[in-house]
Amino acid sequence: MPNFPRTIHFTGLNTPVGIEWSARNLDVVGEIPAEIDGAFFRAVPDPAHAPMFDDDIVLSGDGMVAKFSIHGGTVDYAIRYVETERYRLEKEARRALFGQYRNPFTDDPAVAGKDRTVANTTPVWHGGRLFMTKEDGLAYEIDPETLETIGRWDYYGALKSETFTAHPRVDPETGEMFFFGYEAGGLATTDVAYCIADRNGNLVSEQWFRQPYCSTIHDFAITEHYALFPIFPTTADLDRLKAGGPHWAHQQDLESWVGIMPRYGKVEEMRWFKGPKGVSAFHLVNAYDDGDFIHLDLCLSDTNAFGFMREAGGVQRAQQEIQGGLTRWTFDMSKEGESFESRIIGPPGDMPRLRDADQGRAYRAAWYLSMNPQGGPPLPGGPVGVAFNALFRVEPGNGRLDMMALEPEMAINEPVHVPSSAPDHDGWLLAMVDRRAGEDGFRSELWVVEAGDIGKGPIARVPMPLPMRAQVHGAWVSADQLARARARQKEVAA
Ligand code: V55
Ligand code: FE
Repeated sequence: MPNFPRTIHFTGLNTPVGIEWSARNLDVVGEIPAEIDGAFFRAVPDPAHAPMFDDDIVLSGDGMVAKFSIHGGTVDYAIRYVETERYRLEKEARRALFGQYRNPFTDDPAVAGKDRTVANTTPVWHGGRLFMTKEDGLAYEIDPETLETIGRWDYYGALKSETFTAHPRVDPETGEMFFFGYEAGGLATTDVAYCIADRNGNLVSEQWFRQPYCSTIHDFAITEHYALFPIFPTTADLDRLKAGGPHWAHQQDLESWVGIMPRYGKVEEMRWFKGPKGVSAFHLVNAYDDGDFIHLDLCLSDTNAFGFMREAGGVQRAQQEIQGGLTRWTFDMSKEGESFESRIIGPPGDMPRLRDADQGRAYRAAWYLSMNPQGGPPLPGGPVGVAFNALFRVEPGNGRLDMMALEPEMAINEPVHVPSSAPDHDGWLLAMVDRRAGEDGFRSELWVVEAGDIGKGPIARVPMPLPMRAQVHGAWVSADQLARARARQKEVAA
């Protein structure tokens, strides 16, 4: 192993692992319900080489794509690097050639103009294809069986945007994927591309608009009738980048915005609503239509959750001093003006998950990660440096809140949701859970939890034989979806 800096970005649960491996028939403690039949894909940043700069961050780590295959109560696992252009160039050179996070002016001149993305944020399944995504570049297509990298995905050359979000939204009824790319026209531009791919994965619409300033649009939302773009005041600046500075700086005194347009409409129809100053959200739970109203539920905080983005903007605030909550923003589309209502509907937290069927619809329950007040100090790890140690299930309609609290020295990664065919069953959640094992080590397990009864803890656990690095997002793809994609591939090949 090369020498990584001894910062939080490369220690604790963020200690680089860098092992591509696979194993069949892992030990299962308890019983995995037979209805859980498919694949849990995970995106895991894991730098293959020591960084060029000691102040490098977790978000720069080379993307690895991992897969739990679950069938008949058995579990197989595999993990491989996403072979981005960047990964291949650095593998060949046996060292880092790309410099600071999203700053090409800090790269080795040998890689000028090469694709910088590490595809490390979200596995996305759409149109029978698997992609690994990161918001600073295009997606890479992955073979869902072998986890081999097929190549960069640009919709057969049709997509003009230089970037593709890590948070597209798939409509459960139409199967369309709604997505966007910001900095679509290049570094630090305000260009945003808003796009729709049909259920077969063909690009059917791409429109560009300008956001009020160049912000990090990490996530967006759709309803049955609208698309919503939240703009929070963490901004990029080309001159700062040219001077070798950080891509993002949080501006506590700048207002936020939400752009709302008909989801099948023209970008010229975008209405801009003005929000509070200095707030930030990386993840939106959901949005839905309610007569003239649109409700947008988001994991809101009063400043940016990433220390390096705050510090770049001169915001001095410790991680545990950040305030926030699960927040509902309600827009009255029958009224003129820029204002909207805001109220708290749940405790602070992030990494929200929803049933796929509830996307863009009124929903009964959502799940998200948080801190257990009785859990003791959190384990070091994850993108912000402190790992979550509690899981919430919230019913926004009636305020009901359930918790699965982890014991001290434990951490939980974002779960995926697996639906049940029984109408009154909430399905299951699958999540990686880590626990400290000795001073410098951790052991990880896959947990299977009843989504409707999280308080009772896991109904099955799968201890992992090797260390795992903290995951970002995941995706559940059913055995049915995988089989249909395989059948279509055979048709195309014949
Ligand atoms: C996030 C994650 C990223 C990134 C930007 O979770 C934002 C937020 C894993 O990479 O590049
Ligand atoms: Fe995200």
